[in-house]
Order: sequence, then structure tokens, then C-alpha cells
Amino acid sequence: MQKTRLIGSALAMAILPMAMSSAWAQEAPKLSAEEMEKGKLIYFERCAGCHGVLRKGATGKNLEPHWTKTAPDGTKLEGGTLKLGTDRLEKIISYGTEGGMVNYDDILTKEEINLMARYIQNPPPVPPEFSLKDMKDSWKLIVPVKDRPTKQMNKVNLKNVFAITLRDAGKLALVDGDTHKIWKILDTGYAVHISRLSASGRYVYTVGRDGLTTIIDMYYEEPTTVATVRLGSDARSVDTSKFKGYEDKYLIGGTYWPPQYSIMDGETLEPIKIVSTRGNTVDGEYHPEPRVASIVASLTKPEWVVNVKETGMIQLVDYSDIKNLKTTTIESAKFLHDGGWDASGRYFMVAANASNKVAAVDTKTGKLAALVDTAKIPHPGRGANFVHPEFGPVWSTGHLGDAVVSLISTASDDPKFAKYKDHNWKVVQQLKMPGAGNLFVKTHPKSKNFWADAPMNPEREIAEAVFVFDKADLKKDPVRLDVAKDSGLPESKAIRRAVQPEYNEAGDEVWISLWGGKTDQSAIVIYDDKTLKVKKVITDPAVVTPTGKFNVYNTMHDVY
Ligand code: DHE
Repeated sequence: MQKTRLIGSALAMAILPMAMSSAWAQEAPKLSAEEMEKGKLIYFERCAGCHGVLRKGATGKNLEPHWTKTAPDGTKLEGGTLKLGTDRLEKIISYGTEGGMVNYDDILTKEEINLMARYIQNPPPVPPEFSLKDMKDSWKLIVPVKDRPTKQMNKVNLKNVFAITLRDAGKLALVDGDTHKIWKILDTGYAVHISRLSASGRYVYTVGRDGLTTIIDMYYEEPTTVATVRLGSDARSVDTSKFKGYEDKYLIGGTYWPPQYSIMDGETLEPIKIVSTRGNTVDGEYHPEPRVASIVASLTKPEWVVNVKETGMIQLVDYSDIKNLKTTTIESAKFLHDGGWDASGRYFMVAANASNKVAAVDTKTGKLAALVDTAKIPHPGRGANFVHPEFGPVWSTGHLGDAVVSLISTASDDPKFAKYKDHNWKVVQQLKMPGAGNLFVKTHPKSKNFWADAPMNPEREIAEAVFVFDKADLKKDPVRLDVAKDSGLPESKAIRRAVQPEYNEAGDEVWISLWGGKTDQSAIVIYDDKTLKVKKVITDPAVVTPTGKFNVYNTMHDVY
């Protein structure tokens, strides 16, 4: 009894400061049960990715009620910032901020914006956890391995197929890269984030934001979904085991909620294991929601590189013994996000976006090779590699928060690049972009061009265009291609963002998504990489909100 009282008072002491600091706070605006449900859905679909389910903030700001609620008398908070409140929040949601928050006035209605301004002044509802049993219950083996084709049953050149996310339709388009014709559109999870390929190039794996993972078999006459499983309620990444002897034996998927990664059978998606990523940040603070951002499979060892966003910890997960799982935890910088391999395939380059840094992980030694300071909010996608005429091998990233593309010199074991050693892990050049808001860059070993988009720029003429640099003369301004105009589609009120350049297998075409609203006609615009002239525009009505595109060969072989 005595003990209980002591524990009780210790708890009360811990809670007291919170209670005191909220004593001045106003009640949050009341929401009906229906409004609460709608707010939850919009928050999940539009806000959680940047601000976190618990609203602790990452790429986006902290949105817990202690920041969002109106102070009764305009009280200043620690740091001098005024509390936000409904009016101010409505303005931020409608028009965005200079800090990188995009405007939602062309995506949400006025009523929805008002609802969200009120919703985020209430405490965040905590979604349920997701166990191995939940995963197993969700698992659907549609076609067992023994019943699948033993050889390719169609004549499509699988290596040049493009897997294209149809974001708001919750579908994936497989497009024949040779004929430019849609081969098949399949149901997937909501807003598929990425597609990855099996080592054989036969299976396409997708992961939806709702956590649904699918495996699509391209050996059939027509591509067929052969298994699905749910990883949790919010996910972004997936990859297979690629090390020799383990090809496609396992699949790993990373979730934002719950914060964990799951290991499955690579051909059937049967769940095997879940590992939580909750823990302490590189600063030593406990974080309840360290989300799994990018994951890649190493070719050097039987390992996955798992990037844990909020903690800044990079985990090398050794899958050679799943029961006795060994992980190496590398400290880097907070807010790890997306990234790609350097040209040698030894170093994984990952953006710690809100820390304005790029971490280079040496997958051979299992150590951090470098933490490179960059311009504001690096966002590489997988980045782009090429040999710079002056600085040797470089890996590049664009920036959401700055009008530049950074070129970072990467180390190489090749003696012919030894003379560039002093430049390694430094930003050796910044290419000038017409504005900030870049998301993806791309090049190809056979091309003389380097492509960059800027879909998050608030100016229409920048967001609807892509910019092409000449790798031989990087001081020259890039050529601007107006993708919206080149699509031939009638002008639209809302901005249609030109997003994610992706090469075909041969490296002579570049495909760009023209990402319109859900009810607008969108397009895939295909350019000839040499002449920069339009070769083909795909405007099938089924092409709804296209975003990420993954060419089978380039994705399998990390050509970027
Ligand atoms: Fe992405 C990659 C997370 C918004 C298109 N995005 C990634 C990766 C992560 C991530 C962790 C790396 C996966 C990997 O390689 O394993 N993305 C997030 C977010 O948290 C964020 C900011 C907000 C959200 O709610 O999801 C976000 N992303 C977007 C978009 O709005 C984009 C532009 C359109 C869309 O489809 O949703 C978008 N993200 C992409 C694409 C890639 C990606 C196309 C893969 C790029 C590549 O070349 O590999």
C-alpha cells in the first residue's frame, strides 16, 4: 500500500509540470464524432507523413495541442512564438509557409481546412499497435508458388516495363516501355509509395500508405497479384533480400505506424517477424514514434540498411539468421528520409532532411563514412550518380528548401579515381535551380543529361516544368521543359506538378509524371533524352494522379 502511494506520488510529480503548463490553455474546439472521423482520415492522408501520427514533427513542425491551441490572451510561449489557433492555422493550411509547408487551398475545401484547423488543436488519437498475429490474419496467399507459371507466358520485354503509382486511385499501372502502351492496371494499397523488383525481375512489390503490400507476378499472360499482406496502418518502404544465395528469400517492409519493420517470405509474403524501432534519438531523448523511412538491400553482405527517421539511427539488419537477428546501429543525424547507392554500390547515401545533412553509410565496414552538410532539406529520391569532369564520381541530391542541386564527391576503390580522394564526402558543386521545391533528380550512364524536377515550388511555371543540365558543362543554365504545355492537355486551374524523371532501360527516353488533381486529366510525358523533344504522351483516363515510376531494369540494377 505504502509502495503504491509512493509510486503514485512519483507519477503525480512527473505529470505535474505538464498539468501546470496546460493550466492556462484554452479548451480545444469541440468536434462532432463525424468531424473527428473525417479529421482523422484527412490527417492520415495528407498530414501524418510530414508531422507524424503523434504530431511530434519531423519534416513538418510539431503539431501537438500545446502549439496549436489558441492562447486565451495571446500569451507568448517559450521561444517567443505566439500560439496558433483556428484563424492562423487556417491560413497556414490554405497558403503554406516559407518553411516548406505546401498550400492546401487547391486540394481541400474551405470547410475541410476549417475542420483541420480545429482538429489539430485536439490531442492526437493514438492508433492501435499491429502485431505479428494481425499481420498473419491479414495475409492472403492468392496463388501458391507451385501453381504459378514456371516460365514467362507473355512476350513483353519485362526489363523495360514501368511500374507507375496512380496515387489517389490506389492502383498501379504497368506500362510496356517498348510500345508505350498500358499493359495492366492493378489494385494495390492506397497511394502506393514505391515499387521494388525481385532479383529475377519477375515480381513487382508495392507498398501502399495504408500498409498494404502486394506482390505482382509478371510471368502470367497478364500481370497478376499473387499475395498481399498488411504491415501496419501507414507504410513507405519495402525491399527484398538481394545477397548471393538469398535472392528474394525474404522481403522487408518498413512502417510509419506502428514504428517497426516486418520480415516476410519473399515469394509468398508469409509474415515471419516484426521488430520495433522505438528507442532513443542520437541526442539521447526517448522517441515514441521513430518511423522507418528508406530501406535498401546490400549486395555486399546479407543485410538491409534500415533508416529510422526520428532517431537518426541507421540499422544494418543481418538476415542470415532471422531467429537470432543481429543488427548494427549506426548513429547519424535525425530525420532520415530517402536515399540511394553511390556508383560503386558500397556506400548508401541517405538524407537527414530536416537536419540539412546527408549520411554516407559504408556497408562494407558497417560504419558511418561521413555526415555531409548540405543546403536546406535535401531530398534525393535515390539520387543520381555520374563522373564529374572536374571532381570525379559524384552522387547528387536536390533540395526542397533551396534552389540548388548538391553534388557530393563519393569515395571509390577504383585506382583511376584516387586523385579525387581529397574531395570525398564534400559538396563539390551546387547546380543553380530556378527555385526550391525539388523532389527528384535522375541521370543515366549512357546520357549526357541530368534531370531535376521542382514540383513543390509554389510558382506554376516552375512546378509544371523539369530542368535539364548538360553534364559536360554544368555551369550552363539548365534547359526548361514545360511539361504541362508539352502534354497538350487543356490548361487547368490547379497546378499540375511535373514529377520524378525516370529513364527507360536503354537510357534514351525520360518519363515524367504530370500529376494533376484526382478529377483532372493527368499524363505521362515521354521525352527523347537526346533531342529533348516529346516522343509520346500517355493520357489514358485511367492515368489518375501518376507520381512515382520505376523502370524494371533500372530499379533492379540501381541505375540512377
Ligand atoms: Fe515519398 C520515396 C516518404 C511524400 C513520392 N518517400 C520515399 C521514401 C520515403 C518517403 C521514406 C523512401 C522509400 C525507400 O526508398 O525505401 N514521402 C515520404 C513522406 O513521408 C512524405 C514526405 C509525406 C507522406 O505523406 O508520405 C512523402 N512522396 C511524397 C509525395 O507526396 C510524393 C511526391 C507523391 C506520392 O506518390 O505520394 C512522393 N516518394 C515518392 C517517390 C519515391 C519516394 C516517387 C521513390 C523515389 C525513387 O526514385 O525511389
